[in-house]
Amino acid sequence: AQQALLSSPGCGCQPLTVAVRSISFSPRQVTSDARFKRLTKRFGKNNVILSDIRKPPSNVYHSGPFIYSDILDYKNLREIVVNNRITWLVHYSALLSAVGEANVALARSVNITGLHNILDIAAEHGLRLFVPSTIGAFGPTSPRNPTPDLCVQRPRTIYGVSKVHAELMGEYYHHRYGLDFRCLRYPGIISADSMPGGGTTDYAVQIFHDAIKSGKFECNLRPDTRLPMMYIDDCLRATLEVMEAPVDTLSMRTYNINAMSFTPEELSQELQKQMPELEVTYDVDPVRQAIADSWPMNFDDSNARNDWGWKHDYDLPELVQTMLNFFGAETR
Ligand code: AKB
Repeated sequence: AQQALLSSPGCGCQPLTVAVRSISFSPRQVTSDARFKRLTKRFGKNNVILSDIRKPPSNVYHSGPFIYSDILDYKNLREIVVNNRITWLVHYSALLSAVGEANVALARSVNITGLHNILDIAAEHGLRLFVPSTIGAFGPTSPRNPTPDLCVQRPRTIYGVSKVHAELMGEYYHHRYGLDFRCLRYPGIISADSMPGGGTTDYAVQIFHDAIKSGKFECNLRPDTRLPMMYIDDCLRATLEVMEAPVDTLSMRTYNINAMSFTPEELSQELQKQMPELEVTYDVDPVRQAIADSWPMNFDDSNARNDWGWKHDYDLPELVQTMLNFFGAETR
């Protein structure tokens, strides 16, 4: 049977990492009941192991195993993999773009040293490894509209640099040691059951929380900042689909995936169709704006669609409706 592991950097700014006696997921995307359900339904409750260096937040429900795991402690990782007969590792631990700029040393350590440990463990134990990359792996000299899989990648954040490094190292280990490395470049991920975690696309999550709580939202990006985005269910389904894709369908090991692209203004307008009283104002954060201005506006994911059949379910109207339903918001 497959056994997966999920683990977290434990720094309070990003999700856990989970290991299924085959899989490990990022804390933020996997800490909810719904997240675990997708995995546990597929692999069995006791075969998905969530891990962190901290206790799970109180909103995290996972009736399967939760264990201490530190991605910076190689011996600890090895013990977990051996003792639990892990076969897949889904490695989500990372500091995101904005928080990474505020703490470069920690980002370097978690995002780069942590990745090295994960790669070595996966290669040593023949694990199938998933590591998410991001639209943040592109930079101001990349084509932005659209951004293809293969083009110049010169990001200007430690987060982006660490993710280009992860893509290249994973592919290198694949060619050099036969590691079954698979990687998707995620757009901004939007989910209702986890709080924003230090990213540049966080406004698209925060707007829902603030709209429900106060009917007001102050956006830290310009109204016309266009970025690729995806609802969490599409993201998790894409991740499982690429992990399970037959090897001969994969013409590459790192794929762009996308669902939609919108600006803060377009998201606000869609939300205002349901909540006409919502007030949106703008107070631009220059650090986040500079990051967003260097990222893709539209993401070309045609290789994922052609190779292993990627297809998103949620566009902007469905995303907004689903988020509001989740919060039980009173809408028009
Ligand atoms: C961020 O904004 O840093 C992340 C990402 C797009 O990778 N959400």
